[in-house]
Amino acid sequence: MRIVVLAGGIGGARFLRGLKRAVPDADVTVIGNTGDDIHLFGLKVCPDLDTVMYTLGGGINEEQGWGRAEETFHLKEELAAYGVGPEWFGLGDRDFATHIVRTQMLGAGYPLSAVTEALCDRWKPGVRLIPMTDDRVETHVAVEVDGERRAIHFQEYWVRLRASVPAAAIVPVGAEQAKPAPGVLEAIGAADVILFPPSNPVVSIGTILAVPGIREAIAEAGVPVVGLSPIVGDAPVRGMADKVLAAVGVESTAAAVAEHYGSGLLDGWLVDTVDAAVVERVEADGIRCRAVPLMMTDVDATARMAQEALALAEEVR
Ligand code: GDP
Ligand code: FO1
Ligand code: CA
Repeated sequence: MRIVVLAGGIGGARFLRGLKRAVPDADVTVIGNTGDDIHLFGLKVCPDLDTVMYTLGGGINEEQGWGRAEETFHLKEELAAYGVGPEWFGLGDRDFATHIVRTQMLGAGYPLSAVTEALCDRWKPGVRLIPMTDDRVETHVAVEVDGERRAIHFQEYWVRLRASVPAAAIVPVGAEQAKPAPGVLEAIGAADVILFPPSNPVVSIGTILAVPGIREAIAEAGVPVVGLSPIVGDAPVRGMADKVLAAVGVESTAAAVAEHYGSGLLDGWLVDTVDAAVVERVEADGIRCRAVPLMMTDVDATARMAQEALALAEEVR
C-alpha cells in the first residue's frame, strides 16, 4: 500500500511512528512542511523535517519532541559569549551538525530535497521524506506590538513570544512562487491513500497546501483523503494551533478544522471520543466522520489511530 502523509513536526512525526507500527510493509512518502525553516548563525534550520527525521530515526529528544536526545549547548554558549544571538532559539551541539551539513550541501548547489535524502541516509527513518518544495518559503506572523503592526518570523512568534500576542494574519512568504519538490506530485498521483496526521492545520498542513499544485493534486488524486483532528475537546493537545486558527478565522474545534479543509479535499475525518457530539455536524458537511481515541500516549495507541484512519479510508473508497 502506498501512503502519502502531509506532516508538520511533533504531531506528524509521532503519528508516523504509529503508522509504521500499524502497517510495517507500507510504502510511506512524507511531504514535510518547510514554512517553519529559519536561517540562524548562517545556517539553514528545518525544524519540521528534522523532527520527522530524528523521531523516526531514533535521535529525538522524547520529552521535548524536537531537537536531539542527550544534547549539550556549548556552541550556543560560546556564541552568546561573543554576543552573537539569538539567545531565544535553543540550537544544540548535536543538532548544529545537521544544520552545518545541510547548509554546506545547499551551498554546493544541491536542492533541499537531495540534502534531506542525504541526511536520511544516516537516520533511516523508514519513510521517504520529501520537503514540500525546494524553494524558500517562510511563514511570517502579523502581530501588533506597541500598537504597531509588523510581521515576524513564525519561530519568533512561537519560540520567543510563546504566541502570547494575538496573531492577525499568517503569511507563508514565498509559497505562491514555490514549486512542489521533485517527487511530491508523483507520490500524490501514485498514492492509494492520503493522510493528514494531527498536524497544525494552518502552519503545517496549511503551508504545504499553499504550494501551488499540491492541494489540486490531492483533490484530484481520486483516492481517499483522511485526516485526524489535532484539536481535542476544543483545544490543541499542545502548541499554538488555537492562536493561528483564530488568525484565519477558524474556531478551535474538531468540526471547524474539518470544515476548514472542506469536503472538496477531505473524505474522512477522525475526532477524539470526547468530541463524539460533532460527528453528525461533520457528516452533514459531506465528510465521513468517526470518533475514536486520538491521544498519542504511546506508539501502540498511535498505531490504533493509524489503523482507524486506514479503516475509514476503506469505508469511503
Ligand atoms: P509541530 O510542527 O511540532 O507544531 O507539529 P505538527 O504541526 O505536526 O502538530 C502539531 C499539532 O499536533 C498540534 O496542533 C497538537 O494539538 C497536535 N497533537 C499533538 N499531540 C497530539 C495527540 O496526542 N493527539 C492529537 N489528536 N493531536 C496531537
Ligand atoms: N522550540 C522551542 O520551543 N524552543 C526552542 O528553543 C526550539 C529550538 C529548536 C531547534 C531546532 C529544531 O528543529 C526545533 C526547535 N524548536 C524549538 C521547535 C520548533 O521551533 C517548533 O516547535 C516548531 O517549528 C513548531 O512547529
Ligand atoms: Ca511546525
